[in-house]
This record gives sequence, structure tokens and C-alpha cells, in this order.
Amino acid sequence: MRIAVVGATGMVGRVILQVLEERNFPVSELFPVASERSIGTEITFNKKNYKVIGLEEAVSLKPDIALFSAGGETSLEWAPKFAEAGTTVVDNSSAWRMDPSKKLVIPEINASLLSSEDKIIANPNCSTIQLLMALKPLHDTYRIKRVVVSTYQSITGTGVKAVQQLENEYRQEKGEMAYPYPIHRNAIPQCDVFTENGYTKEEMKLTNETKKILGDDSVQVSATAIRIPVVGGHSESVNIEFERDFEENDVRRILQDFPGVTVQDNTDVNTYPMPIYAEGKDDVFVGRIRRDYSQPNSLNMWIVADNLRKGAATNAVQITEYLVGKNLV
Ligand code: A2P
Ligand code: 11C
Repeated sequence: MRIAVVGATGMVGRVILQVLEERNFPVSELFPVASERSIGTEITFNKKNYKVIGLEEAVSLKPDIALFSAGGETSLEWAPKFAEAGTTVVDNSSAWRMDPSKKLVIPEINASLLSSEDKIIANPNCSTIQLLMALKPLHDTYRIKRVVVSTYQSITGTGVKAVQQLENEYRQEKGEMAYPYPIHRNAIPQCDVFTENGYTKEEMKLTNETKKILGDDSVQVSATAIRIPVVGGHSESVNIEFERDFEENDVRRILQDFPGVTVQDNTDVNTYPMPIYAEGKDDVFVGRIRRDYSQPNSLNMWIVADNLRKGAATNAVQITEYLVGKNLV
């Protein structure tokens, strides 16, 4: 496959290259793409050096697949140009996710929706992917009525600028700010910008993308997204109200049986997921599974995943693998 990675120098783009390498994805030609200022710089892939090229050149090369992670504006403008040239785009930005004509895909959940007609395929938001990996098998068994989720999100979700801000703050040096406030020793109750209803875009992504992926508008989602000075992964405290009742041990078994989910839940020996241990892994980790005694059919749990891997790069590469495996490109 002739593959373009758009945003190859960025936080997610670099992990996409790493995941393609690790999974021995069949890359016959690689086109790393970034902004004008990076053109001509080199990146290494499978021990070979490649020169970064611009978007114009990349479109003209008509790659089979372009994995995009260069922000929403770049995707809005350029994904259709690649699609017109016959390239299938797997887009990691928020640009196309809620477009009714585009599929929003987590392969373990809904890859079977994909066909060769899909030229722009949307990768969900990182905090949505890890949430849905745990919700989907439980929804199938017990029907979810309502989800209340609070996130504790890694600064890597914001990109290189945020990692630099935290490093500057550690060293007590001045520098460019990715957030409106210091992040070191802080928790900022704002991920992305506010929308008119008082929720942030990140919170609305959790609500809207969940309904689209489950294909069920009746599932109610209330989200609060918090940025914390952590790298390695996003964490989520989740409360779910089901239509049907459950046994805690059945919930553990259903989650453990779902591909891509690992249950880490033994309070006798303080076992539960944490971002420092999720970092670099592809699985979604679930623990602190317990009944919510305050209302019927309700459950609490804690979900952690590496937001750059399953939350972004790994999911995009899995979509790509599915397309190739089913001869859809
Ligand atoms: P560059 O490194 O040249 O700025 P992150 O999310 O970690 O900040 O990374 C964003 C990625 O998207 C980088 O690879 C960046 O390239 C790329 N990018 C940003 N804007 C554009 C653009 N207008 N055209 C192409 N690539 C872009
Ligand atoms: C964050 N979820 O952690 C964001 C990053 O819609 O793809 C990814 C933003 C997106 O801030």
C-alpha cells in the first residue's frame, strides 16, 4: 500500500508511524506530510529516512490511503481533494465525524459498516473511543439509558504545545501557553472551547459521537471534561444507568471478553487502571467496577487508555487494516 501520513511530525502522526511499523503494515511507499515549515525535514520509518512533503505534492502522488492527523481545518480543506484523487482518507480530526454521510468507526464495534464507497472515514475522539469500548458490550446486554462521565485528560491530547507548556512550568521558565492557565499542579475544567450551551466541544463530542457510534439516539450522555497534568492516557469516571439489572461479575466477564478491553479490578490488592501503566498499550483498561447503590440498575467504573494509541493512532491503523483486509481500497 502507498500510504500518506498527514501530520507526520505531530504528536499523533508520530505514533501512527510507530504503530504501522510495529504491526508490520504492508507499506510499499510512505509519504510523510506536514505544514510548509517542515517540508524537506526527515523522519525515519522502518529504519529508512523519508523527506517530509507538502499537501499539494501528496495529493498529486495519489496514495492508496491517507491517514490524517493535522487538525480539523486541514482535514476539511484537504481530505476531499485526496478523496477526489481516489485516495481513501482515515481522518483523526473532528471535521467529518458528525457528517451523516461519513462513517464514525471503532473497528471492534462497527467496522462492518464500511464499504469501498467510503472515501473519507472518521476516527472518533480519543475520550469517546475508550468510553465506547466499554459501553458497547454492556449496551448490547443491558441497554444503556443514561451515562454520566467525567474525564481526566492527558495534556498530550492537546498536542506538542501543551507538553512544552508543562515542561516550561516544571522548569519555572516562561514560554508559549497552550492553555489559558498553568497546568502544572492544576486541573483545568475546560478541554477545547466552550459552545453556546455552556458545555465544551470535548464534552459535546462525548455526547454526540456516542449516539452515532451506538446508532442509538435514546442513550443520554452527560459529560464533564477536565485537563490534568498527566501524560500517558486519559482516565474516565463513568456512571451508567441500564434498563435491565446486572451482576457485577457478569459485567467484568462481558468486558473482559470484548476484544481490546482488559479488566484490571481487584480492590483486595489495589488493582485498577492508571495512565502511567496504560501508556504505550493498545488496550482499554477498566476497573473500579461496582454497583451504584443510589439508584436501580446503575453501575460505576473507571476507564483508562493511551489517548495517542487506541484513542487515535491505533484505532486509525486498525480501520486501515480492516479496509485492506476486506479489499475496500
Ligand atoms: P508541522 O510539524 O509542520 O507544524 P500536533 O497536533 O502534535 O501539534 O501536530 C500537528 C501536525 O499537523 C503536525 O505534523 C503539523 O505539521 C501538521 N500540520 C499543522 N498544520 C498543517 C497544515 N496547514 N498543513 C499540513 N500539516 C499541518
Ligand atoms: C483532547 N480529545 O484530549 C482531545 C484531542 O477532536 O480529535 C483530540 C481532539 C479531537 O483534548
